[in-house]
Amino acid sequence: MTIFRKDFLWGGATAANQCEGAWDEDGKGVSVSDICTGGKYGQSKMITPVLDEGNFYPSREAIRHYRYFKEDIRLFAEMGFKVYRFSIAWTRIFPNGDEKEPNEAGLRHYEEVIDECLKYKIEPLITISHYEVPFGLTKKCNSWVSREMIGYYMNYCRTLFERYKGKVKYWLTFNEINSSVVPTGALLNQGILNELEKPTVFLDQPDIPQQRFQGLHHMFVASAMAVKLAHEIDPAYRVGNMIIYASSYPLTPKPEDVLKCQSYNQIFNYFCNDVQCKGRYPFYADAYFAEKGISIVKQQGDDEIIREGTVDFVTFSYYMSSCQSADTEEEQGDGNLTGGVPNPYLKASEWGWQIDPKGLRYALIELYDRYHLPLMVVENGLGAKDELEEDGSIHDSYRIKYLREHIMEMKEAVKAGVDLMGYTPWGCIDLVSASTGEYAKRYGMIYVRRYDDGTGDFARLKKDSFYWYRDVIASNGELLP
Ligand code: BGP
Repeated sequence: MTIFRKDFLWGGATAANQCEGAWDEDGKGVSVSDICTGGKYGQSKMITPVLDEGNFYPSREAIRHYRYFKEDIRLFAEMGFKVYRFSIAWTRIFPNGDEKEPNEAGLRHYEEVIDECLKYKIEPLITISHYEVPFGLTKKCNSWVSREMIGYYMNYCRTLFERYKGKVKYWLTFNEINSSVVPTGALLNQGILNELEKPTVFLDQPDIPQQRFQGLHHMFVASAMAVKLAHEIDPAYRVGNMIIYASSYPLTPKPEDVLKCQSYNQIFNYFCNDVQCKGRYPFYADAYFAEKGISIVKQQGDDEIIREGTVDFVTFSYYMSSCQSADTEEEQGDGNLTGGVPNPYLKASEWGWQIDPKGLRYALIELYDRYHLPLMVVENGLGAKDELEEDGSIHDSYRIKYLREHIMEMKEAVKAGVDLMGYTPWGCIDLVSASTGEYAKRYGMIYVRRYDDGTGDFARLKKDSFYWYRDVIASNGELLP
């Protein structure tokens, strides 16, 4: 008997825009991630709506997973993966986003990826939209701001659900959908861009909350319709949502801080989940919308669609936690799209993300308590600089420590009664960072010889964490050396 269930889904996660490369091959169109340049910690990437040949665009080549997927999946199989979470690039299937007919080359590519997984008995877990809305749709209708998007997204979903029926079981409708409750999610998650003529700074976009929340409403309707459609096409399909969960604590026991933390949690950690799991907007949304001057335009029938399209399971990314303070003078820290006040009891990664394994246990128990749906941690990991030794080894003991401590807390959550389906650490193979657009922030158990100056031969090398994770999986999480 092990603590994790017998069929626990151990694996890893990637996203097409951060690993595939081949940005313009086999009929692929341009996505919003293709117009983002490289950046680094402390220096935001740029959005260049008109591609500028002189700039470096890391997702154009990324780690060439499009070409090397067989080799990569073989390495995943060697670690013992039971599941591989990857995303489909919408622009490989519908290059501009609004075509009626899909691009066969794109569909065939993912068929090969899926077949390669199945060859090793690895369950594909597919994110339908992960930070790469077709840029054609941004230009056409400012993407999710417009209701038209529901139709384009549904055409895309239907194509995937019909094509991969019988081969795939698990789908996620949108990656980190709640990233759009903060300004950074507007372009990344929703494809919203208000300046189409000249380059702008990624982290310095004019923020229009009305657009983000109206866009979210369209995404909620689309997600619910996708859940329903998936079940109609194949009753065996299981469709989940996916959010960033950032455990949040009051900075002090001052009641003002506790209340601040409560409202932060409502909007950041629960708003999207509440809609997608409970099938209705939560009571606190109205007050928030009134305070921010947001007015959601709904069509007749939307509430019913949302009610009928609740998800089968809940997935989330977990990297860090932070504190909330009612004192607006408190300095804000860095983090996964959202900062918060640094916790004086925790240490941060080189990128300023506060490491908090116990916060993962807290997240799992909170989420299970609130929704009573099976949970899956579909992203977690440490972005760090790795040292490649002359003999080709990479001694990433810091990453092993991070993963070990988080898995130990998952165990505690399971012991506490949480129904946990699986764990797919982020960037099981090094890839391009979503927030900073750099290669130097590595998450993988597999090192990729590719660097921010555009050099490197894309060779894959096993880090110490590769062997460690292989042993963890083999023991179903019992052995955590
Ligand atoms: C999540 C995204 C991923 C991924 C990860 C790590 O927000 O879903 O796409 O990149 O965070 O973040 P980063 O790459 O910014 O370090």
